[in-house]
Amino acid sequence: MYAQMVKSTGQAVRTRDDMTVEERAFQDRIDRGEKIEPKDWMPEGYRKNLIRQIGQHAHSEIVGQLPEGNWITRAPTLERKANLLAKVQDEAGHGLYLYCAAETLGVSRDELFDMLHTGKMKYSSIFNYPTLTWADMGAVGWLVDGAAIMNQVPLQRTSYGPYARAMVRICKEESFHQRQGFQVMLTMARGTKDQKRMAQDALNRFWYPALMMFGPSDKESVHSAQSMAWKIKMNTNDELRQKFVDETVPQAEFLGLSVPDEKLTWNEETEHYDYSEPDWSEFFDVISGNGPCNAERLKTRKKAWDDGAWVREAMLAHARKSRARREAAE
Ligand code: FAQ
Repeated sequence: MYAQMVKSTGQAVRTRDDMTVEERAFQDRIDRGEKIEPKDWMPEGYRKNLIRQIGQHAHSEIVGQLPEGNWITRAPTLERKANLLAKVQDEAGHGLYLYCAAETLGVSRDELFDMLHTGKMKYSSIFNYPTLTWADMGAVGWLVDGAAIMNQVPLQRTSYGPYARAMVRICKEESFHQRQGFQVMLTMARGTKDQKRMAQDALNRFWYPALMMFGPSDKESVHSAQSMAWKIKMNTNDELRQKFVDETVPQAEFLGLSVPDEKLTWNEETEHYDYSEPDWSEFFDVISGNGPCNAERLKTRKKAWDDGAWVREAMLAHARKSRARREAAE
């Protein structure tokens, strides 16, 4: 995600004593595991936080099409091209479900796009890295979709109904994406020496950016405490990052590739891998707009929006004419 002009500010979690009667009743519903629906009463902070998270998630899906879209015309076989095309198209669909979920909270799609284009809303840091070789299509599917699934499976149980329901289909599709990425990696890792080198290079470049997808460390996370109290988030950033490392390292071993972390070791006591943290100064740089591709990604999105203006106008004109015709017939 990326927001050059917005600085995150910490949120104090409201205790029961600080809550109004309505807020307490709302928190009780959350604690009982009830779903909150669009017409239900909700605290303004809950609504705003959801718009922030769902909006940023939607933007990530849409901007996330760009690094892979770059390779559709250069896929090595027709089958790979068809798979990649379907995957990139799925990401557009995910963006659309998520924009719909955000709209149920009273924000319009035009407003959300405007916030993306003016740098007031973020999108995932990962999409500000370039995709340099075909092996990157493997690494993106395997690691980026793999990290996305790790984060999104628990979100199927999030407290806001429209968001939770959107996640169900998204997770199914992301699993297919993850497998197609792993399959590309497997083919390359078992291919020629050059192909294996490309697969290793892609893993080297995407490992730490994938770890950054889970957000800053728990001590730096400004939203986690309140978001978890409201079940907007189900796990902390570090919990999910650890889970991702634990699941992904054996997959890298199966591929015969090495994770670029000299400190990576299995810890018998914790039964988790000990691993090196990403370079957090790089992460904060990227989410402040200074990653390798931030400017290019935003320029491409804005151009797509401007080039699509005539389509939006034509569709509105068509809707207006159809309504007028219907009303005249009634
Ligand atoms: N990039 O207080 P926290 C995908 C920001 S979908 C950029 O910990 P939070 C599918 C954060 O917004 C990938 N910014 O924040 C696909 C906040 O700034 P703000 C997207 C980040 O929200 C695959 C500040 O740092 N998934 O990949 C990042 O509690 C392949 C403080 O952080 C979702 O959006 C980051 N990585 O936790 C598509 C899932 N991390 O808003 C195409 C839903 C943090 O105050 C191809 N979102 N920040 O200005 C979430 O679960 C959460 O929002 C987190 C961040 C975990 C991402």
